[in-house]
Amino acid sequence: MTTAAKKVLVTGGAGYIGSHTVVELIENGYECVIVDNLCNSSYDAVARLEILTKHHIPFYKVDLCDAEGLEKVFQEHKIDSVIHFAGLKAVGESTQIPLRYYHNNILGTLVLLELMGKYDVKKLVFSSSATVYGDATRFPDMIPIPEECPLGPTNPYGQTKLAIEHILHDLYNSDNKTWKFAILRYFNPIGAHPSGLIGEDPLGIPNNLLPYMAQVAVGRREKLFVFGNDYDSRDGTPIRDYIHVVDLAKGHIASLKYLDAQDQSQGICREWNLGSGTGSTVLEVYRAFCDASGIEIPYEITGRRAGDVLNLTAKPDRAKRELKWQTELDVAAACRDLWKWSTDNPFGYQLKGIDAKFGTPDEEFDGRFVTIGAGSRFQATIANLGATLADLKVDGQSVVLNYKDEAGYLSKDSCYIGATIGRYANRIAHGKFNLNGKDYQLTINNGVNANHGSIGSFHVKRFLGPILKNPSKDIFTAEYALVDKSENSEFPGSLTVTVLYTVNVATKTLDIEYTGNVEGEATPINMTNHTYFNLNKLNGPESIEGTEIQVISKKSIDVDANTIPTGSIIDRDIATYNDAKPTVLGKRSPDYDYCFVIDEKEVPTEVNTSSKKLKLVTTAYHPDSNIKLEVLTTEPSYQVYTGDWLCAGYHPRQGFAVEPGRYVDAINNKYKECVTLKPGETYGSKIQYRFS
Ligand code: UPG
Repeated sequence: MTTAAKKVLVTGGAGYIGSHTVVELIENGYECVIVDNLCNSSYDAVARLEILTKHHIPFYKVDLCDAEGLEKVFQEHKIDSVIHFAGLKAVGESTQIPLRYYHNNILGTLVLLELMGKYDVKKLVFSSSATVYGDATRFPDMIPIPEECPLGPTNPYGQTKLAIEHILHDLYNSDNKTWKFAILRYFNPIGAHPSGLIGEDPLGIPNNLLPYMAQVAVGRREKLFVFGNDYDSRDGTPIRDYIHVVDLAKGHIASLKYLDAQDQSQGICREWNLGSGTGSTVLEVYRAFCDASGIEIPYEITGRRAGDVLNLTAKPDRAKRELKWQTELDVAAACRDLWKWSTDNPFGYQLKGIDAKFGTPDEEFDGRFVTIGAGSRFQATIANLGATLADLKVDGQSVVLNYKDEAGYLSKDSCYIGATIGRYANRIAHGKFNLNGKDYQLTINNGVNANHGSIGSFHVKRFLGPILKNPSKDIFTAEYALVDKSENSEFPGSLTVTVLYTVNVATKTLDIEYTGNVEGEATPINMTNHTYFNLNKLNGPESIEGTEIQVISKKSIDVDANTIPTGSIIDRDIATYNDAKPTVLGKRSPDYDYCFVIDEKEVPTEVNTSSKKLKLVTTAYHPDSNIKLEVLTTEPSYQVYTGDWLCAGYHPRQGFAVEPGRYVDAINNKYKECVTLKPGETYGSKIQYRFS
C-alpha cells in the first residue's frame, strides 16, 4: 500500500526561490499547494511549474494578512507542513516604506502561525536571510559567518526577518513539544532552473547584481554599475557567498526532512546558514557571467552603495553536519543557467500580446483562458480545460463557436466545441479493441460505438500549464500538457501528451502540434482539434450556409449504418481542388460527417507524422465576410463534419469542423500500426489553420 504524499503549503511559491523549491518538493514526492498574493511574482511561474513537474499545483491568490482567505486553504487541504517564503524583500525599498515591510512580513507570518496552530500544522521552514547578521565584519573573527554570529540587521527588511525569527523562538518556547521550526538564513541566491522555464523575474529595475547583469546582456539596460572597487578584497570589490537557487531549493527539502525525522514528542527551533562557504567578488561574478553568455558586458565603476559591506560569506558547516546538505553547483553553473533563462525569456514572465482571464466567475486560477496575440489582428484564446481553442479572431471577427465560460464547456453534450480530442479521436467500433493479445472494452457513448475517447475524453480534462512564450515579434506560443494515468483510464498505459498552440499574427496562422508518450503498456492514440468554424459569424451567425468548400480528395472511408468502416474507400460528392467550382454548403445539405483520406493507396504506418510536410486538405471561404480558411496537416486523413447534430446552445449547421487525424477505427483494421503508441515511441501530428 502506498501512503498518501505529504502536502506542503508553500507561501510565496510563485516567487523566485519558492518556485524552484516547488520543483524539488514534487521531485521528492511531496504535494504542493501555493499561496501567493502575486505582488512581486506571476501566476505564469505556477503554470510553468505544472508543465515542468507534470503535476497539477493548487494555487490561491491570497495575501497572508487576509486570515479568512488563508483559512480557506487550510480547510480545503490537509496540510502537513509549511515553507514560508512570502514577504517583501528589497533592502533599499524597505528603508523607504518600512511600515509596509513590518506590516506585510510580520503580520502575514502571525496570521499564518495562528492558522497553523488552529489546524494543528506544526512544521514550518522559514525563509530568513543572511541579512540578519548585518555587517559581520564588525567583529574580528566572524567571516565566514557562523550561526552563532551576533545578529544586527542594518535595514527594515532585515529587521522583519529577525523579528520573525524571534517570534518563532517565542512560539517554540511556549510549547516546545510540538512546534518544529527550521530557520534558513540564505546567502546570495542566483541562477535559474536548468530547464530555462523558471527563474528570477524582478519588477522594474533589478536591485541585485545577477539580474541586473542579465538585463544588460539581453539589451534591456545599457551597462552595469559596479558599486565601488575600493574595498579591501582581491580586486577591490565586495565579496558575497553566491549560491545556485537549485542548491538553495534542495536545502529546504533537507530541512523539511530533518524536521520530519525529529522525535514526535520533541519540538525544535533552529537556524541554519544556507551558503557555499566560498566568497566571490563582484568582478569575479561579472567575469563568470560574461564567460557563460559570451558577451562582454559593458560596466562602469561607480561609488559604493549605501549599506554594502565588504564580505558576507557563510560558514555552512552546521547545515552540512545536521541537514546533510551542501552546495553542489558553482557560480559558473548558476551563470550558465541564468543565461539560458534570460535568453529563453528576455522579458521574464510578463509578455505583451498575452492576456489571461479566469474561466470561472469566482476567479479560480484552475480555469484560465489565455489569449495569445492579444491586441493584434489575429488572436487565439485557449482554455486549460480540454486545452480548448475557445476563440479565434481574424481582424477582430470571431470565426469559431465557443462558450463564454467553463460551465458551457462542461455542460452535457457540449459537442466538443474547440476541444482537444483524445486519447482517440473518432469512432472505435463497438468500443472494442485488442492490443498485445488483450481485449479492451470502452464505454459506448455514440450509437453502438465509442467516440472521441468515450468517458475518458480529453475535452473535460484540465490540462497543465500553459507555458506562454513570445519567441519572436509576431509569434506567440502556449504549451499545455496532460498526464492521463492508466488507473484513471479505460485505455491501457499512462499517456502524457502535449498540445502546443502557435499563433503567427503576421501570417494569420494558428498551428497546433500534438505529442504523446506512453508508459507501461501500448495505447491506441489519435488526437485532433474539434473547432467548429463559422466564417460568417458576424453577418449570419445562425448558419454555415453559403460557405464554399474544396478538399484535397473526395476519397473517403465507407461506413455502414452504424458508422463502422466497411473496408472500402468510396468517392463522396464534394468539390476537390481539381474542380472549378467549390461545394456550397446550404441550409440543410450537403451533410458530411466523413473521414476523407488524402492518398487512398497509402497504408499509413507512422505513429509520428510531425516531420512530414504540411499539406493543404480543406479550403473554406465565405463571400459575405470574405474570410478564407485553409486547413493543413501532416496527418493522412481528415474528418469533414457539417455540424448536423450540433446542440448544447447551438443549432445544427451553425458551425463546421475539419478534424485532421488517423483513419476512423484504424485500431481495428489494417491501419492499426499508425494509431498504436508503444512505450519508448513518440506520437506526433500537426494541424495548421491559415486565414486570409
Ligand atoms: N552590485 C553592483 N552593482 C549592481 C548590483 C549589485 O556592483 O547593480 C554589487 C553590490 O554592491 C554587492 C554585490 O554586487 O557588492 C551583491 O549585491 P546584491 O546582488 O544586491 O546582493 P546583496 O546586497 O548582497 O543582498 C542580497 C539580497 C538580500 C539578502 C542578502 C544576503 O538582496 O536580500 O539579504 O543578499 O546576503
